[in-house]
Parts: sequence; C-alpha cells; structure tokens
Amino acid sequence: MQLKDQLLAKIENRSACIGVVGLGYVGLPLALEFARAGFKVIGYDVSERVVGLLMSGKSHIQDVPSTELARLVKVGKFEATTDEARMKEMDAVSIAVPTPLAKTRDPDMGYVIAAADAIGRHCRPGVVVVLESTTYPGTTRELLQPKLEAAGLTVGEDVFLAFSPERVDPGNPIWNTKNTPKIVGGITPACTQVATALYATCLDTLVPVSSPETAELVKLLENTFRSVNIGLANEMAIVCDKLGVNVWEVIDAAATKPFGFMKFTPGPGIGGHCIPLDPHYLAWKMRTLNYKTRFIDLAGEINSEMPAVVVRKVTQALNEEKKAVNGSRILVLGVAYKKDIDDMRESPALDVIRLLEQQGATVRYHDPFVPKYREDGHEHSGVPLTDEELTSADAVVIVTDHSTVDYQRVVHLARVVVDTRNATAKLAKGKGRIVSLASPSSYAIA
Ligand code: SAJ
Repeated sequence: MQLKDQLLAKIENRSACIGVVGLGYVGLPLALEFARAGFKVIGYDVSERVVGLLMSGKSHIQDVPSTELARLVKVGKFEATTDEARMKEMDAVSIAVPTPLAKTRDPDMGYVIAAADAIGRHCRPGVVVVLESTTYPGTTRELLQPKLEAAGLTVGEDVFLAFSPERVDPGNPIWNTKNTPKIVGGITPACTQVATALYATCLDTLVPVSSPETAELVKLLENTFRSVNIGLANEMAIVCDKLGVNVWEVIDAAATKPFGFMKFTPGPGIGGHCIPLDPHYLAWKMRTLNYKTRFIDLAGEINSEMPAVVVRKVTQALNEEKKAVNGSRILVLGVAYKKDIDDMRESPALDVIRLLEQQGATVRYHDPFVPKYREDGHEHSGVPLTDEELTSADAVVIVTDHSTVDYQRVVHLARVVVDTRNATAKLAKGKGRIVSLASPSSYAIA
C-alpha cells in the first residue's frame, strides 16, 4: 500500500499520532479538537512553563477549559512536551507558532524556521505537515518544502505539505476552531487530499484550494479587508469631525442599507495579534517584487495615526477648560485592544498613554480585564474606578469600551469625557462635557 493510502487509513481509524507545534490560542484548541476526535495528540512547545501547566491539567487559553484539558491528559489523549525528539512519533504535524513583525515591520520568521528545522530533523516518510501560522504567500513552498526535501523526503509522495490558515477569534461565543470553515491548500493534490482528510476528522467544514499560496493569500485578504475598512471608518471620523457631523450617526444610518455595505467603526487605532500585523506580511512580499501595496500602506498610516488623533482631541477638550495637557491628571478607561477581553497586544491604548505622558500629563488607567500590564520592562497597575478617580481627573478618556463599565456613572461624575468608542451615545447628560471622537459636540481634530 502506498504511503499516502497508509496515512489516510491511520487518519481514518484514528491510529495516527497527531502533533501540534505551538500551544497558544491557535495550537491548543486545535490539539484538543484532534484529541476529542479520538487521536493521541502530542503538543510540542518550547516553553517549559506552558508544558508544565498543561500537563498539570491547567489551561492558559481562555477558550480551552481546564476541566476538558485535564480529562484528556488523564486518559492519555493529550500530552505536552518540550522534547522535539517526540516529533518522530507524529504522523501529522500542525505548526501554529507566532509570526510577529520585526521592529523594521519585516516578517520575523524565526519561530516558523525553528519549527520547520525541528520537524526536518525528526520527520519520516508517511507524515503530513501543515503550516497554520499567518505568513506571506510562498512561505510553505519556499521555506518549508526545502527543509523536508533536505531530509531526503519527496513532497507529495513520502511527505505531504499544506498551508491552512488559522481563523481563531479568541473569546468569540459563536465561532470556534471546530465550526469555523477551514481553508486547506497543498503543494500537490495528494497533499491537499491528505491535509483535508486530517482536518475533516475534527472540523465541521473544509475548503480545499488549489495551492498553499492561495491559502496563504486567503488569510491575508481576510485581515487586510478589515484593516482597510477600519482605516476608511477612521478617515470618515476625521472627515465628519471637520464637517461637524456625527460619524456614528452616519455609519449607523449607512448600515441600514440591507446590501452592499458592511459596518466598521472608528476608534483610537487598531490592536491585536492579527489586523495590525497580517497585512504587512503581504506588503513586505510585494516589495520584494517591486510592487507597493498602496491600500495596505495607506490603511496602516491612517490606523496608526489614530492614537495621535485621540490625543489632539483630549488636548482640545482640556483647552476648552483653559487647561494644558501638561500637568493634567487623565484617567484612561479600557486598555485592552478591544472590548471584553484581557489582551493587550499592540493595543492603541499604549500609544495614547505614551503620547499623553510625553506631553506632561499624569495618566492613570482603569480596565476591569487588565489589572496590570508590562511595557518596556515597566509594570503598570490599573486603579479602581472610584468616585474620587472620576471626579479628580481633568479628563476621562474612553479608549476601550468594556461592557462592564457603568458609563452613565462616568458621565455623571467626570468633568470632561473624551469618548473614542461612542460608549456614551445614549446616556443622560451628566455634570461634565462629553467630547466624542467625531461629532458636533466635539472640536475639529485638525
Ligand atoms: N476595530 C475598529 N473598528 C472596527 C473593528 C475593529 O477600530 O470596526 C479595532 C478593534 O478595536 C481592535 C482591532 O481593530 O483594536 C482589531 O479588531 P478585530 O475586530 O479585527 O479583532 P481581532 O484582532 O481579534 O481580529 C480577529 C481576526 N481573526 C483572525 O485573524 C482569525 C479577524 O480576522 C476577525 O475578523 C476578528 O477577530 C473578528 O471578527 O472578531
């Protein structure tokens, strides 16, 4: 029986040993889906802390309950390890390691290269390897395939190689690893067939495409689409502010169009591990082909300008009180990169706080999801949202609109509220002034 058929049979009867490299918000949920489907799963991670935590039945990922993890560890269906030699036991390997941007905004492929090198050292004939990490088009073919071939393996015959983008939205109550459609693009049709069969054992919907480049680009289109449209919403905020029109009213009214429109909202900038970064992987690749991806670059410019726009708004609001930013006491409400989560990655709140402090303000923050965070080696602690904090602040700036904050109380007690998320739209007027990111009650952003 051919290697491909042998592997397909082991996938079918669940005797295949599944490997997941990288046990973060993508890898761990995926590992558990395979374990739930009946496979023995070995999770590999370089972090002793993470592996130790997982083996003690404790999950560090909000979407993975520790009870389920502990059960699968106990029955021997899931095992975490830092020993790369365990990769030789794996019949399938999904790579879900970080693909950050370097300070130069160029792709940092270090984690993918390290994972691919380790797999190359231990991979054997009859294995399927799938890269899930978001990356530039061509990575699977140009970076991973040669490493498998250097191990003496022929892709499409001895070993099967594909790209399948992660579509994990941490904390999403509706869409999860199992029910989100899964794109799969193999180097050869046999690669696509095997990788699709692998994921079909535990995921609801598979979407095979014709190549890994197609699959790599699908992911980048998805997130570039968001970045560009968020950038448009942010520019619309600047336009509305100059025209004295309420941008939120404009967008809500446009969203009544039942076709041909999709609502995006302005804000203090974009954060997270995807939207600020993913489009730049495509921009970087196209620069190597002497093409400038203007939409990506322009959206990046506008989105990354928004923290400064917010600070100008705060400056103008304080100016109306005959106050300077310098020496003012400012309370920032919400520092996570989006509402109702605790994730600080690339949060625009960090830029807003930094810019205010550079102008001499004393900035404190309150975030019910982020009691403290570390930045540039310093630890920052939040303050409780007491009446004193609200009444003594020269301005309260709503940067992330967590649902658990009582904004009516904020507006009632604060002298000036700068609202970058339209969190105060439907509130009764309070003692202080509300300055929206863009509406007639605000001052031109300039
Ligand atoms: N944002 C806006 N205006 C918007 C939407 C978002 O300013 O209209 C800001 C958010 O506040 C945040 C940033 O953009 O700072 C990113 O927000 P996001 O809603 O795109 O959330 P993410 O970063 O968690 O994006 C993830 C992505 N998921 C994957 O890459 C698998 C994205 O593709 C999803 O569409 C998104 O979740 C989602 O829809 O929740």
